[in-house]
Amino acid sequence: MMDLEEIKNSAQKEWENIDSLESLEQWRIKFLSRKSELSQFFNNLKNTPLKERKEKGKKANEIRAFLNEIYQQKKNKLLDNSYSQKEIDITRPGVKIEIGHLHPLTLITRDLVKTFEKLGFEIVLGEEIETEYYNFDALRIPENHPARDMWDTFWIKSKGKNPVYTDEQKSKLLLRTHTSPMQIHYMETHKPPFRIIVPGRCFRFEATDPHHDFQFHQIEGLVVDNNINLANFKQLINEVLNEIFEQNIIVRFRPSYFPFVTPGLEVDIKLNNEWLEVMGAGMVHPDLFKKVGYSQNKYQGFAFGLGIERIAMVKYNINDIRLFFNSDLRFLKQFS
Ligand code: FA5
Repeated sequence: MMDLEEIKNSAQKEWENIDSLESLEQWRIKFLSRKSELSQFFNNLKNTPLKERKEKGKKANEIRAFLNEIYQQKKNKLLDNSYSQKEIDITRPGVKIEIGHLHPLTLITRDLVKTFEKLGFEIVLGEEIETEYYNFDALRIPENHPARDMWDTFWIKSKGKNPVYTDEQKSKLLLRTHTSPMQIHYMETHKPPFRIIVPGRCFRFEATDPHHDFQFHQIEGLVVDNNINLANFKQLINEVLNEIFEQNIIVRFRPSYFPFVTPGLEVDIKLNNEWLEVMGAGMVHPDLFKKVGYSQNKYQGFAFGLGIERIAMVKYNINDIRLFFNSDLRFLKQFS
């Protein structure tokens, strides 16, 4: 039997002359496989006296590592050569690069915003963090008012200095439960006539089901001038919905109550023989005009808050609102 040095020397000598992957494989079988002399050597180690065993084992391991190393070196070199010798077929179709696409909620929001823009509306954005005053009190929803039950709230704990809010406001920060606070913000800084929409995300601390999520999007609408009535609202909403759904939509107004409008109503649309609630609306309550300093009895206005997910669900035939937010690519890829 060859000793270790002999194995190493003859392996290295043969290695130098290898010039193909086939002969490299023969070499590997001869010097590194289970049938190789080196493996036999390892097998026989157990019969070697303990004193020698340690030293010989170490040496054999070093040689095996060395052979593996030169094997890999040669393999890389031969593979490199074989690739560079291959012709490149420039007529082969390329690999398709997958590019991203817009989320269904972005698509429907863009459609809605465009439709309102065409009708002369200005787009205004608000903050997702609001104070209790704008989200509730200024909208005639004081503490203990039963209407607050409709908007279970995520309150925010705010510590330390805050450049935006006073200490008093800071203790009452929340994630807005609807886009209606923007009615007050906007009227505080603008005089009528105007027509605005405010698209944005809202949050409610409530259990989820196929039609309710704890986060969702609304488009708030506010139109104020000195000759505005509910007929104007009906006309507008019919026009918008017909355009979005590309068909004549049947709309129903149901009396409802929101403290910041009077009268208040809920708008349902009929599709596939079913009524679906899509927004709350009404004529702006005169108290709001008073609060923002408008002259009394000079203006009227209507306001509405439309649920974007609900519209998207109808338009794209989606039966569970929670699909919008769970990042399931099987769902999202359908909108590319
Ligand atoms: C409001 O939020 C009022 N601010 C709407 C309003 C604005 C009334 C202006 C009058 C004047 P409501 O809670 O009904 O109302 O919500 C309005 C719409 O938001 C609903 O019709 C629905 O489409 C959507 N919505 C409400 N809660 C959820 C929820 N948890 N998940 C998904 N969509 C929701």
